[in-house]
Amino acid sequence: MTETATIAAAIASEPSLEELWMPFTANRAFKRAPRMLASASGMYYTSVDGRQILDGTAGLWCVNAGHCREPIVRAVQEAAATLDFAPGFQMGHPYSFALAERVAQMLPGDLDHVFFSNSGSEAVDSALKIALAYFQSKGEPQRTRFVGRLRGYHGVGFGGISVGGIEPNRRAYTGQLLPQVDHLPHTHDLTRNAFTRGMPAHGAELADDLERIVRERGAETIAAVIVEPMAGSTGVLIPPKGYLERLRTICDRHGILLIFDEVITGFGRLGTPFAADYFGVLPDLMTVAKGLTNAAVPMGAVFVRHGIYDTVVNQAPAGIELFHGYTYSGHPLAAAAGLATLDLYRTEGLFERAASIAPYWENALHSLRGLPHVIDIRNLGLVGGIELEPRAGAPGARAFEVFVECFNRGALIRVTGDIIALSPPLIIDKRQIDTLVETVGSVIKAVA
Ligand code: PXG
Ligand code: PLP
Repeated sequence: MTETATIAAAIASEPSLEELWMPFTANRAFKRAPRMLASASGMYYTSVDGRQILDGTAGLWCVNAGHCREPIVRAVQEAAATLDFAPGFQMGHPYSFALAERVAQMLPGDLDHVFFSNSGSEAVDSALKIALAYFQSKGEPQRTRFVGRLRGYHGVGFGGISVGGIEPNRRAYTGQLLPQVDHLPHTHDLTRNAFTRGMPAHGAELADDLERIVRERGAETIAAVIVEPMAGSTGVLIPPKGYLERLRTICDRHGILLIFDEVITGFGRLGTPFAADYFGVLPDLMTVAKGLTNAAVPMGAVFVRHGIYDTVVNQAPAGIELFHGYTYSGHPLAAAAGLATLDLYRTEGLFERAASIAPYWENALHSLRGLPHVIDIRNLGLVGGIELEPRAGAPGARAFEVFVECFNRGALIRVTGDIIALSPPLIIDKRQIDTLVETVGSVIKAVA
């Protein structure tokens, strides 16, 4: 029998590219000129043609401890050989309870309960449902509205695209989005904040738009506000100083839940466990995924404050308290990966490491100021955004060329529109930061 399940066999078989419908990809262009990765280790990918590619994006903002880390590999192998799957409905297994206990110990404030999903999108849908269930249990069933923010990304479930604020992700589906959603304005303002290091000075007042929505809709109809504390996907939009505090205050004033979507910012990206820690603002619910398992096995989660769990679960009649869950909620392989990942973050002090190297990162990024077409550079923790002037009549084309040429020269970056987003694994060293930034800089110069 031939071995079909190894990467070597998959490469050797030279698979047809036609059948796979790739996610968020220009399928036809990709299949004409594919960019294929074959393996990964630490800070590097290796392409199928054997080139080393420096990972400037931690995969998709998710491989925070670096690639193929031995303790995580071992934990997943052990789980796969010990308990491949166990039903999570009316049954349990120690891996998922252990991970929930471990992760709850890391959480700020009284966030102390954990609901598992398999992705950030599912975490967001779960959080929205938990918010509705909470108000049902609390005797305020009329609180059903949600508030999102323009340029927010909350995954691709119908809940997530409804509260999300990305037009192309919604356009084809507008007829069937959640009906009761308003959006706050985004906070991205280059006229006042361009080339800011860290948090921008201007824009806290944009949070006051929530008061307008409250006036229009009535506070008693609004269940929750959901925002990314730092918007990643739409191009590294860093919250203005005082903005998140103001959102928290307004939510408190009107009894509205505040959800932080920390799918990107969770697990050390800003040099603290969570963005809630970095900004010192406590949400009522938090959604995570990505760095929870170092992306070795898909997993997401919702973190819930004590009173919410208590209200939904302990005030329910006997029986199932929340009619929601996934076949793979708390999957043994994912939970094992999560346990090993959290161990690694702690033993290697990776969040502290990110914080300590962040000033070097900031200086390196801002050294690109003055290059052709660079209209903004921004940074927070181990995140960087470099915004390019769009080419006339061809938005996104310039940055996409930069992305392709960086890959050709051995560096993986992300682009969204004309914004370059950088988010390396937290194990990056100064020499690798220099290489990454030099590559990006030389390519920006080369791409007219
Ligand atoms: N919320 C936020 C804040 C995210 O960043 C999701 C939800 C959805 O997670 P899943 O696991 O369902 O994809 C995300 C995901 C990019 C990029 O290049 C960002 C994400 C996913 C893929 C690409 O910016 N964020
Ligand atoms: N569709 C069908 C037909 C199913 O039976 C199930 C789960 O049993 C689902 C969808 C949901 O799948 P999941 O629990 O993996 O989200």
